Amino acid sequence: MPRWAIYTIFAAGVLLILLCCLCICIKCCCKGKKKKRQQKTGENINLKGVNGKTTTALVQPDVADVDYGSTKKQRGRLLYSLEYNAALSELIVGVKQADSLMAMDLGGSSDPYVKVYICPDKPKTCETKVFRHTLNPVFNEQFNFQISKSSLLKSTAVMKVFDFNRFSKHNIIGELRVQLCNVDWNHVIEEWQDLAEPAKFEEEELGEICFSLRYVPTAGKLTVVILEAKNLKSMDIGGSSDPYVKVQLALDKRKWKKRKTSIKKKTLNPYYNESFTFDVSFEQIQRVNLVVSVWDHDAMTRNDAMGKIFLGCDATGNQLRHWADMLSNPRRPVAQWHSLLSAQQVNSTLSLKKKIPLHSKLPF
Ligand SMILES: *[C@@H]1O[C@H](CO)[C@@H](O)[C@H](O)[C@H]1NC(C)=O
Ligand SMILES: *[C@@H]1O[C@H](CO)[C@@H](O)[C@H](O)[C@H]1NC(C)=O
Ligand SMILES: [Ca+2]
Ligand SMILES: [Ca+2]
Repeated sequence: MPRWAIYTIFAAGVLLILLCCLCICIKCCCKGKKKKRQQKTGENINLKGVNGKTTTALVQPDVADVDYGSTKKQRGRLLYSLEYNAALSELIVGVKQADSLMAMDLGGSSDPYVKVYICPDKPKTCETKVFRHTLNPVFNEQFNFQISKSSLLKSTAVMKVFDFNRFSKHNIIGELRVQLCNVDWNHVIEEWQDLAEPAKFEEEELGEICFSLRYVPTAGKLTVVILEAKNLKSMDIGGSSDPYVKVQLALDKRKWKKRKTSIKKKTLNPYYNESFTFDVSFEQIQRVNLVVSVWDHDAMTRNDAMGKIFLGCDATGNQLRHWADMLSNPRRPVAQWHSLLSAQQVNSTLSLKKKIPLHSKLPF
């Protein structure tokens, strides 16, 4: 082989390797830039203030238009609808979809769901389903509220978008507050609105509770392990409480079985790890509600309820989700955190009748 041919082949080889290196370098650089851009978004979100409550036209948003580099904070926006049926005194709030929601989880996504309620009377709080790993969920759910025309005009519809997390507190992404006196009730309202930073004032934080549920269908055993609670309200002078947890089962909305944890003295973040097992047949589990409530023990006066939550066949939202996870994972404990609600709120959704008469408790 002539010398020049060897040189040519060698030169071609070197050129090829160089080209490959160049390609890899370019790819790496691009990834780096993308990461930096995402980090920048995060900084903006943390530093910059509130987004205006501007109402925008009803158009499909172009995700590519979202300018992450700009200083504008992006919590995302929500398409909702409002309708009032005067004959039935019924307000219908539709939660249609959201887009460009702020990413709350590592990996740049969120697990959004929306809570809806009416202020200042807050008879009930409704929740949409959770959508996993998306910033553009399509909810298409609607919620009805009984409300008279006169109180309607003094009320505010609140829609809060949260990021669901199984093992930690759910983060709020943003919220909408629509003053209902400003709404033209002659038409069905349907509009996109930018999510605002959540208001700090009105929400009474009652704390959170973590418990695990396990159901063994063959044995007919339901096991509830009360793990811990945190950020509970202080009920006693001195800014503390003596919390214990009541675990109650209702069958066909009748009080059925009840157990209690021990009392943890002077703490707002009690750790229990106490397990309760109930006999619940497979036929009964479909008709059961589990009520978990936190109480402050007082030696001298009546014990006070600090917060409540219920799961089971009549539950909705995150509570139903936990219950369904338990049923679809038989024999496996499933743990989840829940935000506590007021006793009034739970009572208005789940009004329990008196205890089941004794004879129907006995198997024979
Ligand atoms: C919780 O209780 C179980 C059963 O009593 C025990 O095996 C487990 O180690 C406890 N966990 C902690 C963290 O204390
Ligand atoms: C909730 O209902 C229970 C009985 O189901 C009752 O004992 C309790 O007082 C009620 N609490 C409130 C705040 O209405
Ligand atoms: Ca999440
Ligand atoms: Ca006390």
